[in-house]
Amino acid sequence: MKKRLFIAGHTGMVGASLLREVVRTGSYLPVLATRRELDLRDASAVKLFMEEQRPDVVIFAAAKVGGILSNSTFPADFLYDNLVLATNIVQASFQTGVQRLLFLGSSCIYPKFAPQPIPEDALLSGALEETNEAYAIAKIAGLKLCAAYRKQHGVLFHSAMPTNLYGEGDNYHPDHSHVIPGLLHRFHAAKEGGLPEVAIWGSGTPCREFLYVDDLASACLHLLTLKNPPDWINVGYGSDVSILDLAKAVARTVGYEGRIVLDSDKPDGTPKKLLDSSLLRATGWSPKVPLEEGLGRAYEAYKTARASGQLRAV
Ligand code: GFB
Repeated sequence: MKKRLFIAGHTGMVGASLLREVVRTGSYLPVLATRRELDLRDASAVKLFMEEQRPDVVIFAAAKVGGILSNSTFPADFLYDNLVLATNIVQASFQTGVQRLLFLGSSCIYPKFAPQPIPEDALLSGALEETNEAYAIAKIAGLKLCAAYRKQHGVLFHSAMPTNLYGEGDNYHPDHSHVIPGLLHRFHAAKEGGLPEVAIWGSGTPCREFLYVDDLASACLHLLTLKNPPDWINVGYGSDVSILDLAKAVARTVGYEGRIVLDSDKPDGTPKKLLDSSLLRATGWSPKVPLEEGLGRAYEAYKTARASGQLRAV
């Protein structure tokens, strides 16, 4: 009989991709709850839901996420919401006998000046990047919570740390989004409006590694097949790109031919965060979607969502 998999956060970009992958592979029986049906910040509601639904496995893809500006403007929300989600879901999973839980974190858990590419053991070896410290601390607490339950209670609760993600179902809010949806939206609007230039935030020099969300979904299902996974493991693409080069690639994807200028009032964030994903690669997983292809797929999904009035911009 198929195991019951609760995808916490299945309406977000990551959760929706996980659901598509579970349906495509037929690997689990999905257990789902929309935000309306279940407020994951309500501990007793989460416990009741888990008691009723009895999932065997949980993937923790629910989070309050946002780009650099959103993280630095709303640190209380990022810290509080993500801490509460972590304690509620991990504790309810333990109390209701969940066999296995995969918690999703972020590459921002590592120190601002970590060695590059960043190995897993760089965790807690230095100060964090200020723009996303609140989010990072909540994610570090979440991964440590899983490791502590595993150590104390012998449950298989473990974590994956994805690099910067993008793809279908992203959030396109002009200020709150991450860089790829932000730029896709701005370049598209500039092309439609015949604007001569588009501004990108910061100096254009920071480098970021980007993973198409469907690659993360396949990595998560792969991780769930490992008998003795590490407490946390990096999930990256393997190479990075400067923000200016990314902006040029987005302009090519959209077909925008105007100038690219810099908005230096906006923050740069960490100079570089390329993950060392060799541990995961050695277990037999590798990403499939190169950046240019991923940008094309994300842009198609953006246009489709816009045309049907379903674009997320929160
Ligand atoms: O994607 P982003 O917001 O995330 O920004 P972070 C990445 C880089 O792109 C920064 C630049 O150097 C931005 O200044 N950038 C250029 C832009 N134009 C834009 C734009 O229009 N929008 C945005 N958003 N950026 C996040 C963390 O940091 O990384 C989160 O805040 C999370 O906590 C995520 O961990 C993975 O990589 O800087």
